[in-house]
Amino acid sequence: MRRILPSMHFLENFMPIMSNEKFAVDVLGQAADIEFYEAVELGFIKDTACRHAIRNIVENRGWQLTQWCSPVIADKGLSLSSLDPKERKKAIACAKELLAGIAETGAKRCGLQSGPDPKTDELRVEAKKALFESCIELSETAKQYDGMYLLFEPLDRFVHKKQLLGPIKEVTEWFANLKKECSNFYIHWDSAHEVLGGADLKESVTLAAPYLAQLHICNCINDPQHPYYGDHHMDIGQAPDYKTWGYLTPKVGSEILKTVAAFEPCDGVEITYCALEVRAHLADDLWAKERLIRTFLTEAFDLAGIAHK
Ligand SMILES: [Mn+2]
Repeated sequence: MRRILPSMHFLENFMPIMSNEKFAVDVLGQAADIEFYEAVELGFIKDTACRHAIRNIVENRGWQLTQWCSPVIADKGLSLSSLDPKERKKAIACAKELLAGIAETGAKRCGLQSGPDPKTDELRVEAKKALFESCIELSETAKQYDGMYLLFEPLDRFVHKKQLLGPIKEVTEWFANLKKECSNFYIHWDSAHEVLGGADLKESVTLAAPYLAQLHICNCINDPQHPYYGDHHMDIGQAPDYKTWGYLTPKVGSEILKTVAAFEPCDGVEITYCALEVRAHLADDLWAKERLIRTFLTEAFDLAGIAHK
């Protein structure tokens, strides 16, 4: 059996305030008073004083902190799987800088993504080799920071994010070899990316299980004709039925949790944290969103018969 506990995806839940780091740190301090979440997820934090303040909050609360560095690398137009050696070198240097920054914040998990899909099978083989080399270098760097793990979140290849990693079967085959060289790499699985990739959720998460350190449950619509088609970190519905245009309900979430809980523990991972990923937008009532997320997660854990404490 695997132990699963809820994580707060602060970055998405409080997205509209994240660019004001000082303000966000104050809100994070208030969020730490909520008893429900046992881990927290943030983006990269630039300001040194804010990093130290977050470190205090996280350590006092006993939270495991994940920081998502993937958007920073992608926003710079860089890719860890680039076939251009110069660009790949820049991406590695960027990731190393980000690692140093998140270590200051007290993070133990660094979230990464591969890079854009190069669109042909031949180039995909080459890009996966390039990514492998990048990972070996980053794995060595991460060892400098006590307890730091690196995470790959597989995204969709053909719908929205259009990344090399990618279809879960390919990811896990590639990952099996990576894991032999880099024990500090893990998979972060996300249900929305799997739905968009046309995967069966249970099969997909079972393939990821040997490397699965944490996960996101996330709503989406996999109908190309629908205006919401894609990976938009879509809203969940309201109690009691939580119905939306998307596929996600607490019952679907509970099936994912049950599947993960039934796996044998993953080497080096004591607790598997699961967040409900819902993006907030400017002028939303962010605390109302947080309460809804918490209510939904509580119901999913309860339906699965899994204690969330
Ligand atoms: Mn996600």
